Amino acid sequence: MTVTITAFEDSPDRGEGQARDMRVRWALEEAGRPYDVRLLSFEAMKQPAHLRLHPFGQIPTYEEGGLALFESGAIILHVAGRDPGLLPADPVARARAVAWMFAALNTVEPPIVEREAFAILERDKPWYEARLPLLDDRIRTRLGQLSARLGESEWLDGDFSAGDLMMVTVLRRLDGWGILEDYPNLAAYVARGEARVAFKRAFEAQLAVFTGREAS
Ligand code: GTB
Repeated sequence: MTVTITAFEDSPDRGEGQARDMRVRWALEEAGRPYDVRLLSFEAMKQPAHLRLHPFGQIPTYEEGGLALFESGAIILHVAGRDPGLLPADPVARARAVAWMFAALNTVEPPIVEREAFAILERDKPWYEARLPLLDDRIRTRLGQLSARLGESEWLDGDFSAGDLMMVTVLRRLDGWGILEDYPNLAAYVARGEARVAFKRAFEAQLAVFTGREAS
């Protein structure tokens, strides 16, 4: 059954792989599952055709036969549950890997997204300089805890899993902020994720959307 996902036609990150289709592409590559991509403009994302797939008018979505999914976490959980390579077979280890997926999405990503939005939307506000360090501290608290748990391990809990995939994509959002570098084991962890063949394939595919457009 053909898998089709949606992605930005014109990603604001200019191909850095920060939009959330990147994590879905990476999961599909890890699973060895070919996929098609439907590129959408910001306008098209808000049209009825796309809103039927995604109630919030966003990317990514996932279609496969009669199944249509939104939310990158739900999509990756579906891919990881069906294809080998992303979740352990043992139910206990599997549950722990899923917990790391939720930790990435619900505990580590929110303060990063909040800081990102703040820097874009409130830069000209009088409280900007005073509040920024508070938001940075919230991120550092989570990174310190995550760094302590990871220690010298290669991955968060045994073999590489969808939990690591999710966590690496979340930590990549810190690229260029000068924060992750203060946690060398986390920086090395992200680099290990980025060194995976499946990551590189996914990254090149999303970059090609940007470079292909530039060339035309
Ligand atoms: N919780 C949802 C999920 O995990 O799937 C969140 C989906 C989401 O935020 N989608 C964003 C979107 O469609 C793209 S990923 N936004 C358009 C809209 O809401 O109208 C967020 C994102 C966008 C761009 C960058 N960037 O350029 O660096 C990074 C992250």
